[in-house]
Amino acid sequence: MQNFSKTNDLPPGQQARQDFPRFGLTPYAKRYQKDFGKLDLKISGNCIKSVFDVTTAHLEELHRVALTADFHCVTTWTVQDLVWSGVRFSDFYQRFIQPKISDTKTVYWVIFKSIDGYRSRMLLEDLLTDDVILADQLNERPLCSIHGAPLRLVAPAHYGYKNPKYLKAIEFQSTNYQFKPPLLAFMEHPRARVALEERGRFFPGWLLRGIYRPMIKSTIRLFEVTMKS
Ligand SMILES: Nc1nc2c(c(=O)[nH]1)N[C@H]1C(S)=C(S)[C@@H](COP(=O)(O)O)O[C@H]1N2
Ligand SMILES: [Mo]
Repeated sequence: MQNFSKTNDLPPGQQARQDFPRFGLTPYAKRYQKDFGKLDLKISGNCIKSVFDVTTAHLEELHRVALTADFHCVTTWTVQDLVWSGVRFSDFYQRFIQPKISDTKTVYWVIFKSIDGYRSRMLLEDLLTDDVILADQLNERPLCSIHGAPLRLVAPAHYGYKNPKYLKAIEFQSTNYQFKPPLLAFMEHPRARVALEERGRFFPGWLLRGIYRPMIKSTIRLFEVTMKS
């Protein structure tokens, strides 16, 4: 077991909580399913020679790893010492993606698409570090639908919004890719590194803390209520 992204101090602006709530942007609250089904990950993008699918059988070929890490939501809550298990993104990339990359292209951006309609993007460079995994287990049990079954990206050095749940597709792109409408672009930092408090763009992290923190309680409630209905 490896300990990553762990120090005894919390990163700037974060506050620890004891539970691990279901969370996200409010439009996704209602899109909960008890069972998000089996893994069928569509691989595409302008760098991929031909589209293909990755299933659980593919991931089982890779070395399984576990990591203990803290999880930091951009709204300032942190849950400490979660134990994730799955496969390293870098192993997945090397084995299944690299052979399918077109000779004339360089991958910069990786776009994640989720079954609930959620999308996020990461720089490939940020995904190839040792602490980034595609997780199918949390705290030594199969990942539940609350936290992202069948498969979720875990990138603990980046805010929660770069840790997409319910993965259904991954795109490998050579060009910049922005899908937030201009008015909401401030909410998405291309890297969103927790240690640097890259909560968003245009505004400093300390300012966004104050805007986001009051929303935590009502968001958690909404995500709880919509799960039960
Ligand atoms: N598919 C999907 N992934 C998602 C979200 C979401 O709403 N849908 N919310 C993101 C945000 S903002 C956070 S903080 C974490 C919350 O993860 P949790 O619900 O497991 O606590 O998931 C991230 N990944
Ligand atoms: Mo979040």
